[in-house]
Amino acid sequence: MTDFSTLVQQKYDAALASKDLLFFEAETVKKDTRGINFEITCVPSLGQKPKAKDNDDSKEGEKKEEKVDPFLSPNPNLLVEEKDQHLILLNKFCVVPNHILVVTKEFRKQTEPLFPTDLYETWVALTTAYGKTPAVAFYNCGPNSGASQAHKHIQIMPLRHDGPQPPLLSAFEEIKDRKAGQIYTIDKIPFIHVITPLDRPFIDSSTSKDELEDYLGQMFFGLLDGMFHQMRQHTQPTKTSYNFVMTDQFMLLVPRSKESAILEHDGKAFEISVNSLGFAGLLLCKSDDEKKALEAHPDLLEFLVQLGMPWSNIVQPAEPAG
Ligand code: B4P
Repeated sequence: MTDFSTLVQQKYDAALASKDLLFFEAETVKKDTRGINFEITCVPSLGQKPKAKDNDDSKEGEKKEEKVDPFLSPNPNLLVEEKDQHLILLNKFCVVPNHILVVTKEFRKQTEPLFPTDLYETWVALTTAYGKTPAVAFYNCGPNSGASQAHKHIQIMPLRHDGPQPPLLSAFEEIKDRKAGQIYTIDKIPFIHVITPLDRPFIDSSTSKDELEDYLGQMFFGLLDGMFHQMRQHTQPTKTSYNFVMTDQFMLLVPRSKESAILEHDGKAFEISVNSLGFAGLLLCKSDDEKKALEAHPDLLEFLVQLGMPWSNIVQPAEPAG
């Protein structure tokens, strides 16, 4: 039987060759901010890709066309594997080869939290799709999270650069005596977040599917409670959007206030949209000028504060949280 990583690679190669999948050439530069080596990926050709949200050509007064859901009857050439309640698809617009999506077979809203079965399929794909190459799973939840598709989907991408991957891993590893299941905040990160180490020995010890689903679900909902606890202490009530990042080491949640932020540089203003990856240290931009603006920014963590939520001045982040 073909193993999953071979299957992903074979499907990717075939979809690229048949042009069912579009690969966008990128340039990546690094920028250190408070010991986190951010990666800024510049993809000028993405600037021409239509935004799903703006993909509405109807004129005012005309009946609006129903937006197509690309995950409901997906292109079979992008289908990697069919699971009980999920499909594993290739990302049609990829900047990193072999970027895959875990989508629900039935329509579910992207504003829902992740359920144990979503987390289980994500974990299995995350840990088997790329051999020993580190990878990241992420979920853009809610209107300010950077999501452009309304059908529930988690994304998984391999990470191939030098240094800790994702870059946020370096800050996570600075948490002293960290314990699996404990919820932490990282002092140097100036926006509300919660992070928890995963119990690898437990996961690796021939855990059954049910046990793993329960475990991942408990970790996720514990972290979500921790995030709401921090938001109650530091912010006014608001519609919830958040970013979720999972590696084979940790889960991270960051509540979002805005999808994009304005960056000024050299007399020009740029609107930069950020999804979950930004909070893992991976920023995407779509022009050379945007790249220069990000590179020139004195503190990328402060840039992210505009998109997340600052800690209030009254209560300082405590460690551990929640
Ligand atoms: P969303 O959660 O809705 O939004 P997104 O990842 O922010 O991507 P977006 O669609 O806004 O595109 P963007 O130009 O910002 O994810 C929807 C996913 O479905 C995307 O992965 C999209 O490509 C995919 N998709 C849409 N239609 C599809 C179809 N018909 N079949 C299969 N898949 C479909 O970003 C472009 C790409 O770059 C995205 O894949 C994004 O995830 C990725 N990216 C963002 N930041 C990155 C970074 N720092 N490094 C590398 N890649 C990055």
